[in-house]
Amino acid sequence: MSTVIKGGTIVTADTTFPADVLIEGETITAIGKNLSGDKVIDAAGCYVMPGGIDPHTHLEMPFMGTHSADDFSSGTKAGVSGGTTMVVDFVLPGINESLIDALQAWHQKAGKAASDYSFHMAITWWGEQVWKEMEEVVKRGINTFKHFMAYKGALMVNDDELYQSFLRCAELGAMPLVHAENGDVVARLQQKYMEIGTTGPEGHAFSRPPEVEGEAVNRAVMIADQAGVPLYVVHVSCEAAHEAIRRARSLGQRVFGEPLIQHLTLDESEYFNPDWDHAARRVMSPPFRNKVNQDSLWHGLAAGSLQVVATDHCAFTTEQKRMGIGDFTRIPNGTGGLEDRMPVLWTKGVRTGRLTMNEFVAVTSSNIAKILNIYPKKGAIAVGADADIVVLDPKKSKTITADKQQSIIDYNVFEGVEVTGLPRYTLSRGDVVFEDGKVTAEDGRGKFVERAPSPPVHEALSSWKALKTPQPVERSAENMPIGV
Ligand code: DUC
Ligand code: ZN
Ligand code: ZN
Ligand code: ZN
Repeated sequence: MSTVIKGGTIVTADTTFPADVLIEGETITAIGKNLSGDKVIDAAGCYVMPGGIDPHTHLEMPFMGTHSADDFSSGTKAGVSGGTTMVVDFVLPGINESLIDALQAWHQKAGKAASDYSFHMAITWWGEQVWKEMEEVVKRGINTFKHFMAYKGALMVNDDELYQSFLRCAELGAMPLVHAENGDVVARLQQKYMEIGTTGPEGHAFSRPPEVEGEAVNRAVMIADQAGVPLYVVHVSCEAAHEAIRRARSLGQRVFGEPLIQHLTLDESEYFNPDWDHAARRVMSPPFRNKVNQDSLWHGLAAGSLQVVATDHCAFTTEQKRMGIGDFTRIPNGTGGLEDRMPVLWTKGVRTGRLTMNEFVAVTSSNIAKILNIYPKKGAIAVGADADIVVLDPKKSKTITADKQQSIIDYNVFEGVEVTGLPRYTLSRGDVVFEDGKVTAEDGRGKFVERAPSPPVHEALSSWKALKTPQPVERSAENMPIGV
């Protein structure tokens, strides 16, 4: 059976042109004028773009004494409703748990996925077993390892562990990811705000200021340089973090930064809403920031110093959030966004002129496909690519509301936001999975996408490179550097 998407305008990360797309089986087999196929999808007046890839989700994840509410079924259905055809979720081994056991558990959960998915592996503890198993993880199609520099006493790794794991990533051709916040400082600030009686959600924002994020990004960047490995910084929320990334890139380091749609469009005033539920529903780490920091993120996307827009989709119900009444440190951290990322970014980015359509495709799909080494199978409208496609109708509008969302939680942080530019159709490997406002995908049709390691491309740049091949230095007056 073949399908042709007819009469639309193709928008890729590079170019925009009118053409039809022919799909045979799961793959794009032709792009051109006047194509025909067994089934016709009408794309008149629409943009035909690569399906979105959300590289940062937490589906059914045990966390902070509970577990995130959306699973791989509701999560991927939320995704396809908003034009996202692939998610990358985080495998989170318990302390001392085998990475391979944890990976198997995640494969089990992901069995329900309605669209394709992949995993990052989190390094939550360190030891010889972890060092060994990292190689097996790479063999099983995972080329990224996530490190939490925060969540002290739970997920956090220290600098020694970070450095050792980064070195191991370099050896394996894998890339480290960091959640960059200084967890020691956060823990002290949390204690301080609780002691002075700031126990509400605003205490969450006060205890995680931009400085703790900026410091951690700087540290991670420097450690990555010393280990000779590229680095991907998740949920970049502020100028201090963005500045550290810009500086590293200007020095030739391969460092990538990922803002979230929430940080781009929602700000810290949400935490001062007198309604406790309203504020707590928006508690995530890092917290929402002020407008100056928001602007920095938008500028980074336009300038290319930030490459990817994700969600960190980690949804909790109001009842779960209420675990933190009287103690903000117990409010489960996380917000949703899988269904809303692309429509909100189109509305607030493309329609306002902050991003071009091609930049929109780059930051929602193509850039991350390249970074994760799955391009052009994913992230492209090209012959031979998987037919993961969104047919976006730029005239279609809605008001975001929890009542109509796929996510199973009872609210939406974008409640009441008007969006224009919505999928008319979403296709996943050639199947129509969303049409006429309805999800048509079945649970379990999603496939695991293996990602091969990359050759270790990023040699250490700093003076530490010298340590790789230590040379004995003869100390004499002549060979001392000038000025010493
Ligand atoms: N931040 C969140 O808000 N939730 C999940 C994990 C994280 O880092
Ligand atoms: Zn559970
Ligand atoms: Zn994080
Ligand atoms: Zn996360």
